[in-house]
Amino acid sequence: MKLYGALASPYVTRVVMLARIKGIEVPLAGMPGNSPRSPEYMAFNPIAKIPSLDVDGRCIPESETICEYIEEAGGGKPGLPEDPLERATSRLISRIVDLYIAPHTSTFFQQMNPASRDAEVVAGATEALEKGLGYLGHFMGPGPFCVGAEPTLGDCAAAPYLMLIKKVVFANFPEITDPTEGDGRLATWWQAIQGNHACKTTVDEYAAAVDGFMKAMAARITGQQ
Ligand SMILES: N[C@@H](CCC(=O)N[C@@H](CS)C(=O)NCC(=O)O)C(=O)O
Repeated sequence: MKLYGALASPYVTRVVMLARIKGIEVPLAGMPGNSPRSPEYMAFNPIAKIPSLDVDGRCIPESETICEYIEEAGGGKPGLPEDPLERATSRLISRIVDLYIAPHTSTFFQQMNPASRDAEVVAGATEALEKGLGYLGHFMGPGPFCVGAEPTLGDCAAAPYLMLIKKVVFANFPEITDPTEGDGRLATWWQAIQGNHACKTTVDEYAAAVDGFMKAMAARITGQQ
């Protein structure tokens, strides 16, 4: 079993963090054709996105499905809680990230340049993002992780994404409050992430990869001017 993708993706990081929490090896490998849009990669995964998991030549795409697969087939420590209601909560956190947070984050990516920023678009995305972050805080259990005393699948989806929002949104749109720095549920959750070795090292590696990606993007834009 090998994982195609790079740590600069929050979706790849989700899988890597879950594997580390479980204490299992899911090695990152160079992808066929070296790009998600190469014919070689698309022959393997026509969705043309990372991550994908290669299991004896068969493709499992989509980070959430990969996480569910390694949870069922990968061995190691549990990556989901025992109790069905808590399992549902952990999965729900992941789903909130994908459905109510991720789509609005990409809008901020397109509005990073203050010179060409559309205030109305930013206001709409801000309202939607704040709602999504509110859902996270609302549905997390007492914690300190999103469910209970150990990190699980929901934490693996939410932590890289929160780091991405810190880099793309809170750093560039200071009028938007970072809820991980307040005294609400997302702040106690973020402290738990920072206090867990597997979570913190993975989020830090992801943050460094995002910095590298953003520098390369800025250099490309400056080079084009
Ligand atoms: N729903 C997918 C989203 C994956 C995704 O959007 N990956 C991005 C990187 S963050 C990607 O591969 N984009 C295509 C590209 O980079 O060419 C998942 O959960 O795996």
